[in-house]
Amino acid sequence: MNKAQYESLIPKPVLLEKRGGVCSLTPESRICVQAGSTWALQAAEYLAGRLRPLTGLPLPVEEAAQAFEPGCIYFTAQGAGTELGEEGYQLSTEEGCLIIRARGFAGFFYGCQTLRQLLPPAEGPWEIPGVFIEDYPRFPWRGSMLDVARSFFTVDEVKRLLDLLAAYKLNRLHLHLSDDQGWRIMIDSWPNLALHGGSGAVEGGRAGFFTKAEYQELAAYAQSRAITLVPEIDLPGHTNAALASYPELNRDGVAPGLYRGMKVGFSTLAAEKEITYKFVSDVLGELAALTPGPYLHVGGDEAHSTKDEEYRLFMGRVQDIVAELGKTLVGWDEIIQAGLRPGDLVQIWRKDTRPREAVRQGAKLIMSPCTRVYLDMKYGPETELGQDWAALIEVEDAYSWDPVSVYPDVGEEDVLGVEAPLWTETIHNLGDMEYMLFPRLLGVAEIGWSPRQGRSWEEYRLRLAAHGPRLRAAGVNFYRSGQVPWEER
Ligand code: TNX
Repeated sequence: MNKAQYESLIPKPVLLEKRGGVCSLTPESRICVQAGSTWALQAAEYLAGRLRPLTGLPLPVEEAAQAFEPGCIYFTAQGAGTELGEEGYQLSTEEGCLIIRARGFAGFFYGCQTLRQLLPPAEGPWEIPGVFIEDYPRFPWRGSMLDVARSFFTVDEVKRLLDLLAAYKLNRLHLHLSDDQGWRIMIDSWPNLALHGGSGAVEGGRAGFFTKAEYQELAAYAQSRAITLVPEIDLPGHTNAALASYPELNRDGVAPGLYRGMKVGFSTLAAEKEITYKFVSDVLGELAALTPGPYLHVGGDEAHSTKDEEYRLFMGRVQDIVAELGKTLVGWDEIIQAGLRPGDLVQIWRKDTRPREAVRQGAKLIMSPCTRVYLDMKYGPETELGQDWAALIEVEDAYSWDPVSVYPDVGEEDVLGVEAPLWTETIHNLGDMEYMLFPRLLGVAEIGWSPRQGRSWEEYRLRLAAHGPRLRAAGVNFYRSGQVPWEER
């Protein structure tokens, strides 16, 4: 038997109580916003944009009248307590109307996402059962990563991904903008990076790059979905596309050819050359000016061709540059060896790594254990796409772990959150991207948002089953895992 919508919410809310009554959307229903709240208005317009095509109802957005009217949806900051934080919300049905209370845009926006899940996926009746929900996230960083460097994805495809992330209350999209195979962002002071480096891709992958205007368009679209973009320029390894674009960056002054293979660890910037730091500071400077978010991800992974001493010297200079730009540095866990500064963020991915060491130096952790959330890993031995060097990751494996206990000696307060990367050596189009992300990403979203208590794989898989029809209605190409008793409608 199918579960009621309110029993199938993902991520699972902090508190949900079933109440009597129902809110029915009708041709008279309006979306009413507390006067003067621009955050509420922005969220209300978003909701209307989603519900009109779904329901065929006019659903005008208006400033709220005094009294609540049945069948209407209200957005208000009144009664939203500090315990909700910026991202939390309350959603309740009261006398036939539905009220979303929050303190900021993200809270209103997440109230909308829960409301969407309380409605049927594709066909009416457009009724919301009597409920009281109070909800806020466990972790502030809940993300995914898309590697646009191995294979490029277009602005429209990234927007589509942003919409899907937002539906599950994910709030970070990390864009891996450079690697050996390609450079994907225009840098005016070093234009050949994009013009030449952007023309490469992994074998079978797509070439291309974002103009600055396109990146800004994506950043604004992300913001309208309560998502912060995290741009990454991978340094000092994974830099063949840059080295191929500018001979002067190479030790011997000779530019290598573009690289289409999958092997890693052969390329490095020259830590002893001063022009290297001019390059890094120009690139990060332009990127910092471009991105509204506070983060700059500088990679730091698998620099197997950089000597330890050079790596430390290089990363120290990069830390200075990022600090001068006023941004927060993020790096893969190899940067622990370089020495961290308080406030740095370390993305933990390797099996044998030392998160405690990072915490001791004042850093916070983003958990991306490769055995759980590297979503380029195959589901099982028969999965055609993806790799298997870290693990095979079925839907249960991606869900049944905890960010705080996955590595030893880490405490709740050390962990900023979770992020699920999608590397694209074998993923070259939107359909394949969706297939690897969904449905595993829903589990990651829940791990990042919901309290650990009160949920388990056994009950999660039943909730997930109810999202089959939702993903289908959204046209998502998802993996029909045999571990999940998918609902048909
Ligand atoms: C390791 S994870 C990498 C990537 C590859 C990925 C493939 C990390 C920081 N480095 O360069 O794309 O494996 O699964």
